[in-house]
Amino acid sequence: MFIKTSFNPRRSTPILLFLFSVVLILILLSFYFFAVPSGIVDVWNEYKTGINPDDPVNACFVILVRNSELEGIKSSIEQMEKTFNNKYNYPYVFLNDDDFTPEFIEGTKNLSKAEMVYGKLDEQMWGYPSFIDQSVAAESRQKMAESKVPYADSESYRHMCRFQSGFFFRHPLLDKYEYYWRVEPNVDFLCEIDYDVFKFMRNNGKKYAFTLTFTEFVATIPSLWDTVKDFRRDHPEIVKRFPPKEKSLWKFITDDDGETYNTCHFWTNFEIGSLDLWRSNEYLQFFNYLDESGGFYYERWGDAPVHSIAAAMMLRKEEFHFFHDMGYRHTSVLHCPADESVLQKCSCKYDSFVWDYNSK
Ligand SMILES: Nc1nc2c(ncn2[C@@H]2O[C@H](COP(=O)(O)OP(=O)(O)OP(=O)(O)O)[C@@H](O)[C@H]2O)c(=O)[nH]1
Ligand SMILES: [Mg+2]
Repeated sequence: MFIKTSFNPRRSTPILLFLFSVVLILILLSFYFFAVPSGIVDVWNEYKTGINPDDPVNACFVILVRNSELEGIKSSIEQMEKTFNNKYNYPYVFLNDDDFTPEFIEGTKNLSKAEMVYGKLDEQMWGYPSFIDQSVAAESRQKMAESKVPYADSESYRHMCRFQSGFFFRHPLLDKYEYYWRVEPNVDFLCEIDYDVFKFMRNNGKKYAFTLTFTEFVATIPSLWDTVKDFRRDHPEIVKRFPPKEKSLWKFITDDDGETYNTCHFWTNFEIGSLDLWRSNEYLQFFNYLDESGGFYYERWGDAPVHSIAAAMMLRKEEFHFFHDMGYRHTSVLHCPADESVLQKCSCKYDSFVWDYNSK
């Protein structure tokens, strides 16, 4: 019997090409996963970003604090050292609207092997800008005090929120840094962190990180969102440079595509971030626009909604990070990791969640 075997190059070429591609892909995949995985990924990342993952990060803790809060800040720093910084020695930058007393400096300077520096804020960073009518501000404080909102009648709280929103990252003591971790007095760091958090941020392209989120007292921000909308309308050239809404955290801050603000925000008493985010021309223009509307003083806009709204518009989703592995307490609000393996390194209980805002 005669079997005809004919080779038709026209019909066979696509099949051969297909087979060749499959084999090539399999070889590449196996090389990627089994040969020298982390090496290849690191080399690739370094090629992409120009960053060697082992390079040191210019980062610091930034602490706005009063002399009277010495004991509270000692407690926070001792825990920070114990759980994280004794291994990494990132410096601490203390800032104050007043001169730090010798007692404060003596009481803090040896809490870490790391460098401790102390700075004072100038009048531009802490104080009324010329465009604020201080009698209107005083009147609105008085009115708000009736609403039982925390710090409704406090002038210094408003200076603090404006400073944290628009100035801390411009203090000359922070000029040499790229990343910061904000720390407050009387907070707890409750889990052992055994990796370099700042390298994690830098090497993974993270720009903003948090542990707690909250909703805002509406009485403190009645006109904030309208001002954000006005900014978006008046500055299309800036909004154009933001990522598309679906790539950003737009949906974290608004449930109706921008009609209203849902008041969700990252709780900024804990904040790890890229200083360049706030130093950017886009953010500075946004901050100036808000500032000039007067809401930091005529209302009581917090730095938490301001940072959160800006970051949600300006960053891509993947540039955020939730540090679920960090146990953290501020006032009576606690984040304790849910993951059993992480919990072993923590001194909190996952079910010990306390949420009692009335205790304020
Ligand atoms: N130097 C200085 N620091 C301040 C002043 N007011 C607040 N701070 C600091 O700013 C940060 C935020 O202030 P807090 O009073 O804790 O504000 P908060 O976290 O919204 O309120 P609490 O829930 O009471 O903690 C803390 O690190 C304070 O130490 C002030 O008048 N001067
Ligand atoms: Mg606080």
